[in-house]
Amino acid sequence: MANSSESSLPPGQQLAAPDKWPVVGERSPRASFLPWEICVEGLVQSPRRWPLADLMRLPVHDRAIDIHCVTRWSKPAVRFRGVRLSDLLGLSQPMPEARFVSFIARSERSHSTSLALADAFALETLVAWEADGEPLAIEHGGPVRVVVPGRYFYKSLKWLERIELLSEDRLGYWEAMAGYHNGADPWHEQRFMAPRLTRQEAAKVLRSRNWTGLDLRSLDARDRDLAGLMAGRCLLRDTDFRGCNLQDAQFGQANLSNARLQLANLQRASFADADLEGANLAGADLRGADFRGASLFGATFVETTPAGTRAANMDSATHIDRSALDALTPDQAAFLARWLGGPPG
Ligand SMILES: Nc1nc2c(c(=O)[nH]1)N[C@H]1C(S)=C(S)[C@@H](COP(=O)(O)O)O[C@H]1N2
Ligand SMILES: [Mo]
Repeated sequence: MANSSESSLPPGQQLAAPDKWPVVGERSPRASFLPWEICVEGLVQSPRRWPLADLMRLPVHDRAIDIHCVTRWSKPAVRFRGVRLSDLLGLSQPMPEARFVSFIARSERSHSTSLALADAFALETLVAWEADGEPLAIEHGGPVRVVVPGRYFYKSLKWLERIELLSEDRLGYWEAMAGYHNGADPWHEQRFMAPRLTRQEAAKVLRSRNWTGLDLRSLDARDRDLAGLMAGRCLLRDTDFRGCNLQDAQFGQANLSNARLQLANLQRASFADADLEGANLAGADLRGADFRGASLFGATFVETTPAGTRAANMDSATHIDRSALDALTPDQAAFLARWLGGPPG
């Protein structure tokens, strides 16, 4: 029988020994003679710098937080003390177009991580300087670190020095370099870019532009630069390629059903004989792209979002079989038919 603390662990996690708190990643901040300040910048009305003493005069919160490391250890109910990110940012007045927050460390590699601003607030992210009644140890991010409850601990940046508000996401260090999942939800085991992918496989997917024949279903590759990708015969069902640079990518015979390709740069990409059933290409740049023999059942090329209408961009070098239009909804078919007849005007 699982006891209550075990049953409250996310899938695939184990409790660390009660007196143990492993150090993961960098072990110390970048050496500097400058006093420690946290600077809030980017899309805010009033950028600010916070010397630590001023930071600690904001309303203080004490909160027990369960740590879940992506390397499968968990440490329940660590009491962190700090200020709420929302209180800190409130004093800088985020602009309406600020949708993401990037945390940047005072570290040799300027380590960073990011979150959707709405998630960061909903999770009650803390900027903390104490754990279990003691000042944060240097190796655990002292003097001040981010603590994001409800996300794998790689979202909890050590040695916080800069908070930047952004309109578009900017992948953090582990997310970009090691293929860690940008969602990082431990209850859904969002460990690596694709479920079932090991850390080694994720690293390989990031290093190599040759994915020929791989099974990468549900891969989260959002906003990555993957120009020239070779993904022939690849299983890419349900992948997220939104915002990617996929110029000249080869997807011949790949399975891209339900793939999200909104706003991707797909200039000269080849989808010959690929399965694009239910795929979304709204707002993608399809100039020179080749869809010969591709299955487009239920595919989307134009859609209306709260941000406005997003239409795929095509030119005379875009190749789509006229017969493929029969597999589309009438409005999608009408949109494509206008382009295939030659761009208007
Ligand atoms: N600056 C910085 N912050 C970081 C890291 C890092 O390497 N550098 N590693 C992350 C990872 S992967 C984890 S699991 C936690 C580890 O925090 P800990 O060493 O206090 O356990 O810090 C996160 N924050
Ligand atoms: Mo981690």
